[in-house]
Amino acid sequence: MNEEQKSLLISSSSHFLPPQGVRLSYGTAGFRADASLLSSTVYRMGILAALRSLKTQAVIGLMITASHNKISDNGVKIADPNGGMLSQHWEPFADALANAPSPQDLVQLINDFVKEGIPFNGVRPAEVILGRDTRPSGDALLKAAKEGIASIVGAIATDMGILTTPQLHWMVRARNMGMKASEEDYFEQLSSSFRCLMDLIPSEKSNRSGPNDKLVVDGANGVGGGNLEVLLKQLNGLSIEIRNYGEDGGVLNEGVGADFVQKEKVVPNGFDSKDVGIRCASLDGDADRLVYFSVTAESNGKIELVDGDKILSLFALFIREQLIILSEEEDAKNSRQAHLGVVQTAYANGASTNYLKQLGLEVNFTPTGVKYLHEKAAEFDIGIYFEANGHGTILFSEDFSGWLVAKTKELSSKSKGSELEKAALRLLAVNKLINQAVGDALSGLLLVEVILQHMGWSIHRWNELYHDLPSRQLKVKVADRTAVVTANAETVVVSPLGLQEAINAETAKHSQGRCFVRPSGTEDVVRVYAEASTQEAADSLANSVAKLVDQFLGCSS
Ligand code: NG1
Ligand code: ZN
Repeated sequence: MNEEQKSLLISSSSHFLPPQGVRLSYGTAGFRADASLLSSTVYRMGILAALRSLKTQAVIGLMITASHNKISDNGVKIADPNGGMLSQHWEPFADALANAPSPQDLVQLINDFVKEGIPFNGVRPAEVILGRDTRPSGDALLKAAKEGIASIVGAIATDMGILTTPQLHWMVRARNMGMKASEEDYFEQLSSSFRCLMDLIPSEKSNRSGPNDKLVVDGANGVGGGNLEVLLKQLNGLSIEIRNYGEDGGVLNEGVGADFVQKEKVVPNGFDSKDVGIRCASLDGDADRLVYFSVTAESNGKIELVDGDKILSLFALFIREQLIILSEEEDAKNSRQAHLGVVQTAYANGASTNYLKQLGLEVNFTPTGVKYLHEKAAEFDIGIYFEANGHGTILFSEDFSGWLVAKTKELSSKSKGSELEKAALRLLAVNKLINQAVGDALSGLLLVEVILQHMGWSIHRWNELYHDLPSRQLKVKVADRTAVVTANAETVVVSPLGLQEAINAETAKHSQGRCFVRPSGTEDVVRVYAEASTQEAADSLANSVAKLVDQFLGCSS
């Protein structure tokens, strides 16, 4: 690092001193905290993004969002060249950068780090594209990120404005693949692949008619509602009503959105008994999560939740159906046995895992956090991953995508209009529709809608695929959540000693009991998850284990 670069960093960083007495860490989804604490962290992540771009000689993304957190929070995360999460190797550097106490320490840290091979005079300058969600604090934080990027000599920052998180990740991936990467291109890719799937629906199966067939979407008062509206203008054949845009006085994520609906299992604001039986969906604040629900006839706002596990099951069924058609190809020489795998976390409802296994699918488990699920899913020809909370997508390997392209070409001359050709075309369209970088509520929603039409299913028929085991999630505030250390995809506590044995003893008291605890990566809490054959039993198990956590770790206040 030359002197010009060092002095630029010293002078620029002196405007962004870190908050006193707060230690921030790059968690499950980047840094998240009260927005008032974040300007120095976001500035420093601007620096990191520029350095990462130099290192990879590719475009890097920086997104300012705190997803489903309350409106006063904000956060920052980095998208790697393939559109995925920042490489885990760089997370310790991100932590160290965020917590360096003075400009001198910061420069020293960067100087030591860049010695390990960051090409300051590389072929191309650093390039970072930025996006933010609708939080009021986003604008000032975006400026801080730009300052951080500008403190690396020659770096270019391109502000894409207010976006969904998956749009930004999609753009990074598209840019680095040399594809068109604007917001219009994103909408065009989604709408054209959706239309293609609609055209391939077997005519006898389509069940769409009648006014009750509309979908009502809760936009969480975030960025997704408006974007979905833009998308709808390019689509025919979908009747969607959007509520909770965020423009009618509603507060982001407050009593609305996918996280609220999935955790509380009640209707979001803006929905009531008039909506009984109608197919409804909820996005989260930055539109990377999606759950479906329907309002039940009971008067207390109860819903039937159709969560990420069921979206995964629907996708798996559809993909499997197409693969079976393809594998039945007469000319066995040319057929290819695609390796389909599904990936879940310990939060997946046990009934979903049983269902997927009964379908003959390979089910894998990883710790919580999209980066782990994504990495595992990328090992398959087609890997489907979902968190129960509604974050997930379908990954197609490069090799399998290439094979599909060649196959559809071959079939279009050899057996045009055949079931075989249609199955291959459907898979190709899913590959284009579903975001290959991260979970994307908008592309996920379009895929759900077209598959329901393909199957001729109502939300109720879909929900009947299997019955969820009753479950309960709780949070426990503790003095130090990092005192909880887990193993086996977070299903076993290895520290503090004795806690797992105590959890086992409680779990054994309940029929079909399952329970685990883990430290949250986004909030200062330990989370408890319990499942059992009745709701009372799941609640009681979760409560007893929450007490155990409290006893073993002690309350913070
Ligand atoms: P933490 O706070 O680590 O549990 C939550 C979600 C994750 C993931 C991240 C990122 C649950 C139980 N946890 O993480 O699945 O989505 O947020 O947004 O839903
Ligand atoms: Zn989100």
